[in-house]
Amino acid sequence: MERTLILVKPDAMQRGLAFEVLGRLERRGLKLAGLRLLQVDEAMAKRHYGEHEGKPFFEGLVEYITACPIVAAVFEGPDAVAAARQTMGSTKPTEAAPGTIRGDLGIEIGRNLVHGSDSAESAEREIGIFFEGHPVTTWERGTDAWAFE
Ligand code: DAT
Ligand code: MG
Repeated sequence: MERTLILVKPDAMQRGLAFEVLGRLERRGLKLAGLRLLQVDEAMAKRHYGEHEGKPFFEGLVEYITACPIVAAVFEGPDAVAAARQTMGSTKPTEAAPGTIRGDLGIEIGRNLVHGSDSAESAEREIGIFFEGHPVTTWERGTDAWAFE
């Protein structure tokens, strides 16, 4: 089963949208496998967003993601990475389709509410960053056969 790492970013935390974001992914059929409330520090932010180091928005991105506690979640399911990103919508909220988290709840790219891994490999790397020393559990859901064929 594929896994993906989801972060409820500080804007969603401040706006009281943590469970709105997580609930949309859960209702999609994805299965929760790990959950943490944590404060991201600068080192963790730079490790997570390393691919963007040197870009003009990098410093702002680090400041944003470290601004207050966030929720980190692991969801699993068939095609979990693609399913989560589809439910999140495009990076730029004004280009995200209505019905998506970013399309319904966001306006600015630097306040786009949620992070989702961009590949199965990124997911495993990011789960390593955010769940180091913390349990990630695979469990049998009674409804699995009705969500996953
Ligand atoms: P995504 O979060 O959809 O995977 P990404 O990995 O390309 O997008 O970028 C990570 C985050 O960085 C993104 O959620 C918001 C910010 N970002 C990306 N491009 C940006 C830009 N051109 N200006 C400002 N912020 C940007
Ligand atoms: Mg990305």
